[in-house]
This record gives sequence, structure tokens and C-alpha cells, in this order.
Amino acid sequence: MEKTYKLKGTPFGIDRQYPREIARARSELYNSHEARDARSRRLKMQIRYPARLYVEGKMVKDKFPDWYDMNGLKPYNRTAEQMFLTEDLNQDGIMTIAEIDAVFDKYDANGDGSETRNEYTMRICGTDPDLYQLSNYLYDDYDVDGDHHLDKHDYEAFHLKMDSNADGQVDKTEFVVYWVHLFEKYEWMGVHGQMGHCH
Ligand SMILES: [Ca+2]
Ligand SMILES: [Ca+2]
Ligand SMILES: [Ca+2]
Repeated sequence: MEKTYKLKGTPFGIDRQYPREIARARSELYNSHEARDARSRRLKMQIRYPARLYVEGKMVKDKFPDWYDMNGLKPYNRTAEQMFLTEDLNQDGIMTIAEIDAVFDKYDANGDGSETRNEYTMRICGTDPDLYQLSNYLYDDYDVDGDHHLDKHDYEAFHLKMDSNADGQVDKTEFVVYWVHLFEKYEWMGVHGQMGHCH
């Protein structure tokens, strides 16, 4: 919806480059039996992002049922900056390992000091189901040693990954650059092997 709104007023309705796969799916939808039928009966027909056919406000076809919508996080650099400002608890412009640890404490549902994939992704499901797929990818990134638990060791390693000039500190610029890259990397990734949906 938000996307549709943003596109209003551009000369051809589409102001950004859709990846070819989406463009093709949208064109297939437009030429589908259902769409032609709707047009011939003068019903209200819409193709919503990324490739969903709506007739009279009802979705009749979805080419990417597992699509996850990251538009809510755009622009990524603003989101990343906002994350840094909230997570930099002592507001000194530096993200420490202890501050990263504190961020994850809120996902530690059973309070054992380590966060499992399930605890993390369930919490994301509770706040924003659209981000469930992304949350699985992010968990892979946080869980540097891949043992499906987040603990001090992972926070140290994650801190190291963000510290691009290797001076032992993660400043706002490093943080934002790292996160924009992460968001962009996972934007077109498709469905994570773990699970399609919140459950
Ligand atoms: Ca700090
Ligand atoms: Ca781990
Ligand atoms: Ca640094």
C-alpha cells in the first residue's frame, strides 16, 4: 500500500527499477486469465507490490507468497542511525560490546543470559511479522559461531565485524555502513530455510 502511494504521480506509475523477476511476474499477472476477465467485466483491478493481483480489493493471485516487506525500514541509513542512537546507552557515540549485549537482553525470554533463535525470532514476530524472514537472516549474522545461541562470544565477534577500521571501537559511521549493507544484502534474499512464517 505504502509503495503504491509513493508511486502515485510518477509519469509511468513505476519510478524505480524492479528486478527483472518482479517485472516479469507483474506482467504475467497483468496478462493472466483472471486479470483479463476482470478487465472485460470492468471490475476494479490492481497489481500491488511485488506481484499481487487484486480484483475489487480482494487478492486473487500472489506470485511471491513468501515475499517479505522491508519497505518499513527504508531509508536504511536512517533506520540504522536511529538504532545506533537508541542502543548507544551512554550516548558517547561509541557502541561497546556491553551495549550490544544489552540490546539482546530484551530477547532473552527465559532469562538464562543467552538468546536462542526461537526467542529472538518470536519476539520479532510479536512486534513486526513482516520482519520475520529478515530476523532469521540477522540471527545468522549475529550468531557468529553458529551454535544457535547468542552469548558474549558472539557479541564480541559481531562487534569485531562492525569495527571496519579495527581500532577496537565501533562508531556511528561504522555501525550505519555495516547495517545498511546488511539490510541491502537481505532485501532480495527470499525465504530463509528456517521457516516461512511466524508461528
Ligand atoms: Ca556507548
Ligand atoms: Ca553463538
Ligand atoms: Ca572502529
